[in-house]
Amino acid sequence: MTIRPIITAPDPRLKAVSKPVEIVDDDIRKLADDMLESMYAAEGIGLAAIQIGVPSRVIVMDLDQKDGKRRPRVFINPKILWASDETTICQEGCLSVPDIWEDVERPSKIRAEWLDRNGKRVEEEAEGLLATCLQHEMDHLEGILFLDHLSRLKRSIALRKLAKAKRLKEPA
Ligand code: GNR
Ligand code: NI
Repeated sequence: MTIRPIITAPDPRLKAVSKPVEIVDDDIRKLADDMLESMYAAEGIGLAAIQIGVPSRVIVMDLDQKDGKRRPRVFINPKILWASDETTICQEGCLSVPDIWEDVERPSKIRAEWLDRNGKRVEEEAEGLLATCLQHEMDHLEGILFLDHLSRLKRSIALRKLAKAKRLKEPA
């Protein structure tokens, strides 16, 4: 498994719409494993393939690593089948938007389907952090960042902060 660097905004690749996976084969499983390794290394709870520069509809997640045990999950070609009218506000962050946290409002519950790492179709209802994270990751597949859910003012402040942090890290 290989840790791959995570792309950060405003890299234009993050705006790409990712392509459906045709066959769940060893190449896709290798991609998912690399994504998990990269996600754990960056201390995130989710990652979309585009965040390591691969425009394929693959998401990995591990929401409860608290006790040191890893419970990795892989979601391939996910689709939302239903979303509740009720919404929840959750403070979100993103490995591609480092050190910025803002409230985002999304449907509280969703019903979704996807393929697992063996290509088997799974359908599940999600709420809480799983619902939030799945929607955040599925946004990545459409080229959308959580910043795009904020007001223009909040978004431009966040992008400025990000640009400044990048300048300090890598002085030109
Ligand atoms: O690590 C992450 N934490 C997080 C917290 C609240 C809502 C969404 C997330 S996802 C994020 C990792 C990431 O950038 N995934 O795309
Ligand atoms: Ni993200």
